[in-house]
Formats: sequence, structure tokens, C-alpha cells
Amino acid sequence: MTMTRLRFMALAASLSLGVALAAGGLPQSAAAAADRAVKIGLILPITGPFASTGAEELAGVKQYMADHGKTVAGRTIELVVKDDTGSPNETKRIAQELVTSGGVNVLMGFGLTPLAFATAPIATQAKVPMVVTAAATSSVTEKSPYIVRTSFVTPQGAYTMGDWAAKNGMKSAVTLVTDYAPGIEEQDWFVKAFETGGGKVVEQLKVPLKNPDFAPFLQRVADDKPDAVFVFVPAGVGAQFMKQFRERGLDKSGIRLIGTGDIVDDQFLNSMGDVALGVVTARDYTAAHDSEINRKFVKAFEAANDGMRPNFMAVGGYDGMALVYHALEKTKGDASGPKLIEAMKGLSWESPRGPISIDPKTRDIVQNIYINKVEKKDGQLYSVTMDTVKAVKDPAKAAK
Ligand code: VNL
Repeated sequence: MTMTRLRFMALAASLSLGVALAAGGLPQSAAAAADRAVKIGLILPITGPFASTGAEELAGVKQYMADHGKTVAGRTIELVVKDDTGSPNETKRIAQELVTSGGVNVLMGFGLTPLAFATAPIATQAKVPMVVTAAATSSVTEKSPYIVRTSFVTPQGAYTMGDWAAKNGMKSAVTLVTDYAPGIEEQDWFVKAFETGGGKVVEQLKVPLKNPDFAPFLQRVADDKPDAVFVFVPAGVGAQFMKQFRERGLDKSGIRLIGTGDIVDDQFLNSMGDVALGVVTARDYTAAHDSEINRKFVKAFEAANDGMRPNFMAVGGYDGMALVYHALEKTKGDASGPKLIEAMKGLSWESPRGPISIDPKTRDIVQNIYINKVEKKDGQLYSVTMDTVKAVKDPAKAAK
């Protein structure tokens, strides 16, 4: 080797050292990757009364990253997780902070409708895509042109269930829902479908969102003696509802318990006991969904989370991340808000729940709705699919 070549190598080494120091001491490639990181601000109820939803959502998001790696289209995905405790003021404050000093490219999460409502103006103002992975009231996606949803829309399940109940021998029903936006919407769309099908809703009961006591409402149901009671409570509350349903002897009353999948939430279903057997619900996901990709998903998810079973919230989070990855592939790594939101419209992919797509007009999810019945499988309770309605759009938006 000549002197010239050696001197050249020394010079090259000192140059790259200079670059590394200028980048704050990081090796050059890591500094470049950090610059190119796409930041996702995930806001969830990690503590508080809806912590079970936060746990499922977070685990779903992490599972997607574990399955697909942390780099997409040459960009590193950086997750910033924040706990809003389920309070809308907190969600809003955190979102504001994340889009300003936090420099996030995407907002994600929103465990309940009021939390999504509170944040929508921030997404619009900052031109940052807001991926709603839980909150399910139809109008959520209408609150900002930057909102896209990967969970479900309450009328998808409620309408499908009302239609099914009318077609399967039920003539009278009482509705019992949690008294806030998604509950009222569940009630209205169940009534619409059930009565169109020839059924009659004899009473509509609303239970408070905070510290619900179902006993007086269940007494009304018992007195009304309908063929069926249609129930909606938010995820995590189903176990308490089932306990009171059994304590009041309603499971032996001959009144059929039907609802949307929220009441047989897979995180708690197995601990509900035999009172849940035979309960029929409509939902976009059940852990028992019979597909190769779902079997793999459930196995990996349970292994990574101390045996916690994935529920529909987990799959909402998983697909929220899938949406961001697919959109980044489409923009070739461009994470500017307007480019990303455009890329998200019309995307479709295979989820653990089956085929899903984003309606390019409404930015809402189109998906199969399954009619499931709780059964024992290998000694465990599962919601097993009896019937599938394919590619259901939000009935509330279709009606406009
Ligand atoms: C909502 C809808 C929340 C369904 C849920 O669980 C649920 C909502 C926390 O839109 O607030 O199961």
C-alpha cells in the first residue's frame, strides 16, 4: 500500500468522525434514520375505567410492528404512547402537544367517541392524519377530513343484529344501551332494522356511562318479558353486565340476550362463565375467526401478552398500524399529512378479521360483519361465527 493511499484512508476516517460528531455523536447511519423517523402519537386510555381497551389497543399496535418490522419505505416507525385516562380534555391536550412540540406525523388511538370528537379539530388544523382505532360512532369520521377509521361503526353491528333477530323468530325486544353517542346510535339502528323486519321494540332503556348499575334496568326487562333484550355496553363493561344479568336470574327467564360484540368482549368472555353460552352478537371480529392469518395472530398476541386474548379493540389497533404502513409504501415514505391521508383512501388488505378496506369517500372501514354465538370450544368460551354479511359499509352514511 502506498503512503498516498494510507493518508487518504486516514482523511476519510476523520471526515466520517466529524460527521458523526456533528450529528450529536450518533453513528452516521443511525442519525440519518432518526431524521427520517415517522412519529406516531398513540393516545389511549391506559389507566382509568377503560384501561382494558387501552391494553388491547396498545398490544395490537405492538403486534403489528413485531410482525412487520419497524421500517417501512426506508423510514423508521417511532411510537410515542400517551395515556389520556379516558378523559376528553386530556386527549385533546395531549394531541395538541404531540402535533406541535412532539412533531408527530400521525395521531392514533381514541378509545371512546368523546375522545375522538375532542381531538378532531386538532387534526384538521395541523393537517395530521388521525387514525381512529376504537371510537365507533358513525359521525366520528365526519368531524375532520383527516380522520380515517380502522375499528368499526356502531350501525354496522346494530343494524345487522336487528335484521338477524327479526328473521330468526324474535317478535318483541327491549333495548338496553349505555347512554352516550355510540349507545344511542346502537339503539336507533337496532330498532330500525328490527322493526323494518316486522319486530316490535317495547321499551328503550339507557344506562349511565359512569359507574353503571344494571339492576333496576334488568328488573324492567324482566317485567316486560320480551322475546329478546338487545344490549350495548362499551368494551370492558360486559363482564359486569353479565354478572348482574345472572344474579337477577335473567339467564333462566327465557328472554334471549343479543347485542353487538361489545358485551362478549374476548378479553373477558372466558371469565363470564356459562351465563354467556348461547348469546348471539354481531361484530367485525371474534378471536375464534377461522382463518390462517387469525390463528397466527391470536397465538402470537397471547404469547406476547401473558395469555390475554385479542378482542376487536386489539384488531382495530393492529389494522391502524397496517393502514399507516400501507400508506407509507404508497407514498414511498412521504409522511406529509395531505399525502398520507390521500394514500389511505381506498386501501384494502387482509386483516385477522377478514378482508377490509377504507371507503375512499367516507374514510370509514368496510368489512364483514359476523353473527356469532357463544359456545364452548376445548373447555373455553368463544364467539363462534354462524353467519357472515360481507363487505358492510356504514349503514348510517349509506342512508344519507
Ligand atoms: C365505543 C364504542 C367504545 C364501542 C367502546 O368501548 C365500544 C365508543 C370502549 O365509540 O365510545 O366497545
